[in-house]
Amino acid sequence: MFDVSPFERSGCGLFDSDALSDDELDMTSSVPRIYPITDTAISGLSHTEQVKRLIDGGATFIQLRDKHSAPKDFLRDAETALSTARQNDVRIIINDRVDIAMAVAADGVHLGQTDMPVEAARALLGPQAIVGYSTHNLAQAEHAATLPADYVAFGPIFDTRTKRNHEPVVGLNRLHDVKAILGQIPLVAIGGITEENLSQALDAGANSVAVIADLLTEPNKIAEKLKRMLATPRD
Ligand code: TZP
Ligand code: MG
Repeated sequence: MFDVSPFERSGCGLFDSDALSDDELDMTSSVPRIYPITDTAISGLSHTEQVKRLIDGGATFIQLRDKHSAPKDFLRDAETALSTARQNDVRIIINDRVDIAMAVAADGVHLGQTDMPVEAARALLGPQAIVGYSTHNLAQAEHAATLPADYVAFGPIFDTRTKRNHEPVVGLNRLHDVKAILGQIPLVAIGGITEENLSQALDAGANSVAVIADLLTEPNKIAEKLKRMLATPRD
């Protein structure tokens, strides 16, 4: 249906930078072990202010997620967040809204099961854009492995109050199975990830962990918290 022929999966070798050319390295090396996601309700802060504090804490790749704002307000905030991110060589991914990602020239989008299909987003955004995709069970992960996505998120790993009406909790053990399905495609664990349990998720097969509430609940400690998370050793 969509012409995605220019696309070459950039996820291969994402966490193995030795294997990448300079161009590929430029695009992919910034997907970090800790993947912060903004939330204006939890933090009480604009996306821009959260991005500033996350950058102070060492973030290199941040998703802007907004389930409440009017599109025009999200767009305006995303624009200033992007300009802060650009000055710091930080990547910005927009949740759900391919149109807003295009309008602000973000680095990519993160899509869920009911959002615009990954192939359609890829066709609109082009081969250089980063496209992430959420999955919640093994069948969805199997399908995701066939799509032109740069990384696949899987969860909720633990219970979470951040996502309303979330899918059933999948547990840590499923991460091994999902990693086996995805092969070289980077796997991001999401849902209830904290400073205390993030190393368990990484050890269970995730390449990266996405975090919302544990990073943002104390807005004055966002940078401090992220620094500690980035310094957390593997178990
Ligand atoms: N998708 C699955 S769980 C979740 C999303 C967006 C919410 C994760 O938030 P938190 O606060 O890190 O549990
Ligand atoms: Mg979505």
